[in-house]
Amino acid sequence: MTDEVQFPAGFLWGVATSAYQIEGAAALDGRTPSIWDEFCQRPGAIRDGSSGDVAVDHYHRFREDVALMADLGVTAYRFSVSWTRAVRPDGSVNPAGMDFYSRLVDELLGHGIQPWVTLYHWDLPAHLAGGWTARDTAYRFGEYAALTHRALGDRVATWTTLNEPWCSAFLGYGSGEHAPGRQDPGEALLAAHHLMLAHGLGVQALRSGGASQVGLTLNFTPVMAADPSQATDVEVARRVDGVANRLFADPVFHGRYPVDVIVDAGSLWPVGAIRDGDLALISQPIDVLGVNFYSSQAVTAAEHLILPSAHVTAGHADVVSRGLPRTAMGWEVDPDAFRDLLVRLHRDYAGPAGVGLVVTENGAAYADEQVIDGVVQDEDRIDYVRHHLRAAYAALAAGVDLRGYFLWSLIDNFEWAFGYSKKFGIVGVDEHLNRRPKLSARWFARVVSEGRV
Ligand code: IFM
Repeated sequence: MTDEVQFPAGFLWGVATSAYQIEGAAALDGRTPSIWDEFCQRPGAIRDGSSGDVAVDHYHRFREDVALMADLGVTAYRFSVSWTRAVRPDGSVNPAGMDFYSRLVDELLGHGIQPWVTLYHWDLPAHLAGGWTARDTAYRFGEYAALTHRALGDRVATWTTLNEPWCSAFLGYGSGEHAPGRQDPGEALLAAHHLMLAHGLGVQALRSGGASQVGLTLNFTPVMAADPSQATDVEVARRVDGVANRLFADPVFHGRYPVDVIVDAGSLWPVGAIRDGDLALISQPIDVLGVNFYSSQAVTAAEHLILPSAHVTAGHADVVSRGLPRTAMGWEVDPDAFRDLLVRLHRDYAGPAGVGLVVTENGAAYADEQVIDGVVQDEDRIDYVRHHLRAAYAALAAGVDLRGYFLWSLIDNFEWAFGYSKKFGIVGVDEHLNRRPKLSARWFARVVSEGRV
């Protein structure tokens, strides 16, 4: 096919998951509750009333899951450590819990797969009073990072502090769609700062332990004016971009929060919480910026302030349909925006700092209704990934230092507030939790082995 592109040798190919979404074994071997265990108990919080109590039982089936990765031929696996499994409430290591990750790492290495560890993918210990609104939580995170690195750092080279702090702050404390389900815009901004502080303290702890490859994963949503000829739309796009994207990338790479976001936030800006030295910690050099991309948004002006809510749809700016195809999440499919985003991130942030970009999540939920001979025929997911990989290649060809791509996700899993109703996996699970590779798994294995798509 003429549109095919060939990725360079050495490009990293991987799949990604996170602890709460796949592990299950919620009360085993000394694991204590996280904010997600508690949130799932709240009536109406999870669309299908489910939880991650069992999830896809990766805790017991990790060897089978690593074998699936080996079949895919991936060279790296991005997973997260569950803080409440690895560390006890008194701050000491929980040997049985930490040992699970040690065995997982050994299993991966035994198959020639590099482990990429994320320390925080949303499952905050429930016992930490105040959650991310408390400054102390950031210091506890630093200690947890140090302990986990001490246990696994002899075999794990690449460490990610946080996954998508925008979601933790704005969905967790702004809209309340995610744990801990708070709805307070001031708390969301406070949580955002403490999360970034935790990132900085995590980098410091990892460096002290000798980690060589340290990074952060941010989710980016390119935002464009619905009508670029309308000054009000252009203005609202700038403001939404500030909260969605620059609020997290600017402090890491420029050592300051974006002035326009601070001005827009007005009295909500947590000025008293940002202490001398915080931004120096947050902007310590990193080695890799993880980029999570799913969709973009066209926005138009609405009446109210943007910041009081996590969601630009909540009356502060309207998201306008561009008539693009949508995934089962309702997200518009826009691979061109992915290419442009990678170019922008390289130009404005990572490139000048000599930091490489890695796509740490990209993928799509679809209904997976067509099944032939027991195999889900997910041509739509294949198309989504194919077009996004070609967009990533276009960025690479334009000079972006893009080093790898992790597909989200290896396996269908607990999709947070949507429970198990949304499927992102290239491997499905049946009612007995047996693994069932989809057509996309076979397709991705070929892409990985040839480096061509
Ligand atoms: O499933 C999530 C993941 O945990 C974080 N990034 C987005 C994915 C799809 O919604």
